[in-house]
Amino acid sequence: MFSNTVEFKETFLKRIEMVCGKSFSESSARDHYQTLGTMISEFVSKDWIATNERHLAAKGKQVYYLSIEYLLGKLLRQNLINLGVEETVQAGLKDLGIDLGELEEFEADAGLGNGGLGRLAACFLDSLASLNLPGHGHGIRYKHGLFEQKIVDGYQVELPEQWLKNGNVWEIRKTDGSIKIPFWGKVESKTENGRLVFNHLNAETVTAVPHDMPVIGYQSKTINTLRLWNAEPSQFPLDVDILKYKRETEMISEFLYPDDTHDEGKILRLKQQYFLVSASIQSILKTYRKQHSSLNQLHEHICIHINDTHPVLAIPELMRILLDDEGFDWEQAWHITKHTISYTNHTTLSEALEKWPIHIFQPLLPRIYMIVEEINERFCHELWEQTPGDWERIKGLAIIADNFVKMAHLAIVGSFSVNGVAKLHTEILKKREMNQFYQLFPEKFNNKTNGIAYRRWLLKANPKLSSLITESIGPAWTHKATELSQLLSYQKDSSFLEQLLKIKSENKQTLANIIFDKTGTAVDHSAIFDVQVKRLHAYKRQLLNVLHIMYLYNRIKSDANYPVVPRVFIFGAKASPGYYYAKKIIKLINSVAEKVNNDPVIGDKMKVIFLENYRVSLAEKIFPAADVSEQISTASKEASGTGNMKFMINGALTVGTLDGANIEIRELVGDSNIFTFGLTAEEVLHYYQHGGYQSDEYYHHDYRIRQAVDQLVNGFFPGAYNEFEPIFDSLLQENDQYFVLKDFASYVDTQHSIGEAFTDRTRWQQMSLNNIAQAGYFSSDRTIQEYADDIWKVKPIK
Ligand code: 26V
Repeated sequence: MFSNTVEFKETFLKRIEMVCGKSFSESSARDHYQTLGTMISEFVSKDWIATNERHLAAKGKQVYYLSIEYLLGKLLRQNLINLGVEETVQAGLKDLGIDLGELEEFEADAGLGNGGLGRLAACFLDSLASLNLPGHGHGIRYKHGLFEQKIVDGYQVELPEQWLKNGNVWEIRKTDGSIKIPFWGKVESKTENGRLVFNHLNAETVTAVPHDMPVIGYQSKTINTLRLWNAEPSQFPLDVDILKYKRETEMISEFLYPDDTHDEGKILRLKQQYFLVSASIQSILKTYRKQHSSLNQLHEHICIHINDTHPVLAIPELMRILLDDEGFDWEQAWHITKHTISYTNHTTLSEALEKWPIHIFQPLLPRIYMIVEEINERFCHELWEQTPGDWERIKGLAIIADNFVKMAHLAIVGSFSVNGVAKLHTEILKKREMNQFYQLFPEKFNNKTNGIAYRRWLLKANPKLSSLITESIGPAWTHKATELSQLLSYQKDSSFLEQLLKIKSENKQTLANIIFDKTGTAVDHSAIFDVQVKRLHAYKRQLLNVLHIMYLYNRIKSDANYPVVPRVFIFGAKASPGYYYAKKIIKLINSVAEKVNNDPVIGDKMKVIFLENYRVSLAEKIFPAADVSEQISTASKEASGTGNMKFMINGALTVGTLDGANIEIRELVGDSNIFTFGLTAEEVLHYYQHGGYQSDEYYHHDYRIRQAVDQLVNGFFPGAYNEFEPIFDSLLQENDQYFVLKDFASYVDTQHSIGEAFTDRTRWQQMSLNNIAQAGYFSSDRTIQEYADDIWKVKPIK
């Protein structure tokens, strides 16, 4: 289509007329974005079709990744990079007076995810394609992604996100691949030719229409598919209120649920889950039947991976098809299903473990419920045979208990592999949270430490650092991330270290400009940029960060000569709309910012910034500009974290607890290149089990704590007299569940040593370099290779 700048320009000019119906001189920047997107889609179409044909013809195993979330971000530049045409396109556009960076502004972030789990799914798709692995994603085409956050008077306000407002150049609607999904109704059973047959009567059906997006591998020729399902009406029976039916149907793919809330019992959420699963499995099997005459050996040819428990109904849905449509008996169907499904657990927080009340589940999905009941009965029967009469054990393990269906139990029983997402997390699953299951099925449990699409988070997000790396060690690192370790030989190279510093300063200046634009606050790029960006949740302890800021403020106010290394504290975080406490913390950060940023005594010693609407595209500006990466969750609570890896590969130093993947970061960089503090997971879990923590002792004995905590309620924040009482109460009345006060002193000390370390610029750059050099391990290419080898048993198809 084009292989050089001249050809690109010719094609581009012709395409503008075809795509927009305008001449170049009349066309707008949005037209240019639209045209370029369309051109790139056409550019990949041949390879996309070829990949699909290879997959159809291939004998090897294939994997399908089912996820209720994909946090893709923007795709244009990453696609150009992966296709190896970024420079050609950029130069061609420049000749036409167009800035590629400006065009990117017209692309909406595809924000179909809440945070870590959804972003991980997006990183995995990138790695699957880049490694030429036959792996496809299935998800929901939400009309509105995660809400847009505005900050008004310091409070979070949510607005509906509108990524599809101007269409999506990357998708192709495939009406032919539509699938019907039944809800409600009754199941009738009868015997036909000696077999029990089940008929689902009076169901309300919904049509799932696939919208396929190409997933372009990095210089790989493999174009995999992300298939997103859209819910549409499929029937207009005269006996239902048509408008009501239409509205209810379309609602299924209308909104992404803003997770981190207690959405237990929301029928629409369960509808979304079955909608995704049923459409995906039916469509997978449609393709499968083109290659194979029976489903006998399904598990030898495909693997269906479920990203957390949200798609766990894949298990009873596959059973339903094998039993009811294919005529397998229970044992055969169960054998195939159990060997087809694999499952990743992403959290041990008990409030996040999904369970569905039977009174919601059964009427909505009558046949699926029958199958889950049968799975449960057979499983409980086996347990009974092992330990007759031990009802406590059976109740603890059962899939249905206390009128709830426990989705994690179903996932473990109905799959062949259960993995955690970092070493510590997997150990906690095995030793504690899922210990009973681990004892039953030790062979199923394994660890797959998370990783990131480092070509997005370094090559794309930080072009200056990427160029320096390539100039120094060559380009091999863009295929093989562990090549970054070659950078270790530059530890003593003062000119390299200076360039590293220069690049960081420039990236900080770019972020400082964004900060000024968005908040009106000027920040000095020579200060430490200390950053905490992630969802707002009590266990992530943004509060600990804020209390430290309040303490520093108080310290400087009591002694204007107190020596501090200037800092800019930067936050980005969305709180789930129903999460009252998290919203209070956002307000607190903004109140502290107001106070600190306007105090002449503080001046440039400290600034506090809250960047609204944290999302993938903003994250790409933040990570390259960070000096310090805040990873300060209560130990044992953060399953892995992946932001920690994005900071690391951009040369930020971690201040963190020994939680999630922080532990593995420390193993790689060594104790001298990371700042760890606080209780260990063992200690935290010991307190939870045996008690012994009294938060008020820390309040009474540490003046720094008492002063800051009192300021939450003593009028220190003008106009916010009762505002922060819930935070005050969480620390004292509720005995500080997340050990904020317990870890405070150790955090303050560590932060102090970070300030000192920062003043030794050479040493700091060496530490930073060390982090970059060791970050290759956290490539999602490595993670995906481990999934492919150990769990899925899939091999590249080239
Ligand atoms: C969900 C909920 C829902 C109920 C209320 C509390 C709550 C808290 C957390 C969650 C998230 C559960 C799943 C999730 O997103 N886990 C994240 O997965 C990332 C990718 O594996 C991992 O890096 C994060 O540590 C983990 O929190």
